[in-house]
Amino acid sequence: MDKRSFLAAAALGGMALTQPARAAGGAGASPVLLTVSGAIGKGNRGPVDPLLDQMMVKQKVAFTKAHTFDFGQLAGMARTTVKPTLEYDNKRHTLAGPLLADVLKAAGVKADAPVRLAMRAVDGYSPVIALAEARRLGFIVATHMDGKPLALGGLGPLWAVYEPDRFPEIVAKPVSDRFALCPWGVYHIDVQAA
Ligand SMILES: Nc1nc2c(c(=O)[nH]1)N[C@H]1C(S)=C(S)[C@@H](COP(=O)(O)O)O[C@H]1N2
Ligand SMILES: [Mo]
Repeated sequence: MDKRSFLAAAALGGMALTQPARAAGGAGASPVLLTVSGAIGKGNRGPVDPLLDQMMVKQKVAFTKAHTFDFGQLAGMARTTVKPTLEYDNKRHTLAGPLLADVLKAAGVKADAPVRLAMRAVDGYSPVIALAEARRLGFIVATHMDGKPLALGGLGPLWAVYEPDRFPEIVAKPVSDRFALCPWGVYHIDVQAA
């Protein structure tokens, strides 16, 4: 079929003319899960779209530029594993994903930048942590738990988390007090000059 008759057939049959699917694994092949704004590098996207960025608008997230990461990019970064005892079931689980500091570095935030990270989760929970503290505690942006991708609706798709069990001063606290700085369903980080 030549192009003309293909187009005619497509129009007649109501066929959608689609672009070929992008190869799996590359940037843009999977949904953006994390948007980092504030004191970042040059960024890879423009301002919040007041019409289409509905969740960010509802949660009053504002920026003029940001750096986005899709699932493939995050899952493809050097991975760190932590094994915290979770307060939900009081069992140790294996959480894996890139170091939070490495994700920020990829967004143009220097490792020793004196900044605070205002993290925002899908339910609006938004703890703030100093980058230096997140590094000290070894925070990761977990993409996987016990070998499986984290689910939206559960603790995912991303969970900023660490291993409290490694820190005696934190283990001294009840397990229910160890995760206040760990937003599950985190999707935005505002990097604030301290
Ligand atoms: N997205 C999200 N993450 C969260 C919370 C929350 O309400 N929403 N609560 C925090 C607090 S204060 C604690 S103690 C733990 C457990 O809270 P949760 O039982 O509400 O998940 O998760 C932390 N992470
Ligand atoms: Mo809490």
